[in-house]
Amino acid sequence: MDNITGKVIIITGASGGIGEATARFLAAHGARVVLGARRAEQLQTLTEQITQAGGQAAFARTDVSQRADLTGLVELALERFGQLDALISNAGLGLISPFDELRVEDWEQMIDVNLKGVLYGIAAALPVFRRQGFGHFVNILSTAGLQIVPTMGVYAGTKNAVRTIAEALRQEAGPQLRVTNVSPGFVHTDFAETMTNPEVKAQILARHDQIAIPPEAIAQAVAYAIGQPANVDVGDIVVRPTAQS
Ligand code: NJP
Repeated sequence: MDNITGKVIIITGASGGIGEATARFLAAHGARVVLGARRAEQLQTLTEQITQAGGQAAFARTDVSQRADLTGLVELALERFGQLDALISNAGLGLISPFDELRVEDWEQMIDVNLKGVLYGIAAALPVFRRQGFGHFVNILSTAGLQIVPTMGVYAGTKNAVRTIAEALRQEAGPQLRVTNVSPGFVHTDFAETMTNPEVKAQILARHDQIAIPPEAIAQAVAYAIGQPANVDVGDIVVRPTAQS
């Protein structure tokens, strides 16, 4: 974990779930964390708790579907802490449903947040990483992209679009920048709460209650990748419940 101390790390979707757990874990290991999400009150509370525990944190209300918000979050990191070591693109939505329901607005929202949100983060951070000569993109993807199942087509599509983009980015990035994808399985968070199809939501919640693992398991995987020496680029990590088929 020595390679985490002092690093400046942006985490999107830090107001709950995996993002919050990752922020707490990295801050406890000496990272200076910059938190983004739409619910600013949660971010403020988390920032205060990290600071009271002796860590360093800053936050800004951020909607990742707005390019200017990602630009602002990167600017905040540079203003407050003078550099940017890693961008964790974690904000995401799983508005899953069968295609026949034609929940087109849900499809669009997932594309806006899960896909365009990541691209806007790349657009904001890449020039900074190039200027510095170092930087690390970490994307939170999904096992839904590895095992394709009904109702998750669009969700998995957004995650696998990022998987493809990340591989090209890795190849273009050259020897100084790192690109990591972390794919969680079922994790105990509020992820299912935003689902709009009541039957699918009930199914997912029942499965969650049976097998989900704590978000700290994902935080540790992210920390493992960030904590490697600069010449070690961890590509893909999959962390799922042992009981997940
Ligand atoms: O979910 P949840 P997770 N702009 O709902 C934020 C992936 N994953 O922690 O804006 C900015 O507790 C939202 O903040 P707020 C999943 O696809 C999970 O489980 O304040 N932020 C909140 O902080 C996602 O990529 C599971 O509402 C936005 C956060 O996103 C990542 O893990 C399984 C936003 C969501 O927290 C974290 O999800 C899997 C926006 N427009 C993949 N919209 C799982 N939990 O089982 C949302 O395979 N957020």
